[in-house]
Amino acid sequence: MNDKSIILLGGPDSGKTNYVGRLWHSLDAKNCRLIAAEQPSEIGFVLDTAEHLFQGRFAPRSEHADDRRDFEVVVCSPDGSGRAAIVIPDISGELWQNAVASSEIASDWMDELIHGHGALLFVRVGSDLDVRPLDWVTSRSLLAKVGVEEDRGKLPTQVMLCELVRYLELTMANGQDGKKPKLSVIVAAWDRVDPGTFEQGPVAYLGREYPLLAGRLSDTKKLDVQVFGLSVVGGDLAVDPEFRDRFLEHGLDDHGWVAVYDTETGAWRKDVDLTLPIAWAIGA
Ligand SMILES: Nc1nc2c(ncn2[C@@H]2O[C@H](COP(=O)(O)OP(=O)(O)OP(=O)(O)O)[C@@H](O)[C@H]2O)c(=O)[nH]1
Ligand SMILES: [Mg+2]
Repeated sequence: MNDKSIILLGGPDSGKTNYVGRLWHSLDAKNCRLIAAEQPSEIGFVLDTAEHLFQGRFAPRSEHADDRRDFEVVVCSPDGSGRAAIVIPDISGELWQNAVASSEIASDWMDELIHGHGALLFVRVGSDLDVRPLDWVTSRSLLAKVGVEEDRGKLPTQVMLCELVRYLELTMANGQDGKKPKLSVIVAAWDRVDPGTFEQGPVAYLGREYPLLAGRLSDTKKLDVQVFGLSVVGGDLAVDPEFRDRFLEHGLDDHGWVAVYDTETGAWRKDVDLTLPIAWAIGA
């Protein structure tokens, strides 16, 4: 059996943990591109996250900055082929942020990156923790002029994400087939955008909101990149009580989707298969 390690990266509050919780439910339902081949042994945190969603609220952010939780599961295609054990470490966004700010990555994640077969990079629509100074180059030199040390903790989100992409380029090796490592870029909370923005798609959104990152992703020659929009339950449980009521009535099963680009129609569409970003990253 193949062992595949998928790494989740992204800043704080970017939707990683809620995705992992929702993902398990999809793998377990066994009607997606990837299905769970065995019952995983230790999935306490994943079940906790799913439980929050079942009760109609998003799971809270990973509180402890030193939290690292691995979700290990054996997956395969619905016909039983392509069996692979995947390990998905959910590392708190604060840790990624600190790693970039101090240019130091803990050795155990470094191993994870080096042995990674693919990665998921998260950004989220409407996060309060998104750091985006109007003009960070000017403000940085202004700060220097008045003798205030730059606050590295307030690194703009897209600068941090570009650094994470660089880490991936440096560490992830090509597959045995010589193919480039795969990166799924996930724009989480994609249910929050208006229909026009949905139609233009998450690639255009990144180009507008995170131009540095978008440029970096289109320039990379070392990674095979695919962008997805994601909605773990298909709406916003926190701000839309009507949606929440409907959700509670019908349950998790029919809720949640990824936005994928349909090459046939040339349009972005919702696909209820929440395993697609993982399937893409492991090359299934
Ligand atoms: N509308 C909407 N909001 C979402 C979705 N997924 C996550 N969120 C929101 O994003 C917040 C953060 O999600 P988490 O999954 O905790 O993010 P994280 O990346 O694990 O954050 P850290 O643990 O801090 O690294 C949630 O509390 C929700 O408010 C989604 O699909 N739709
Ligand atoms: Mg988390």
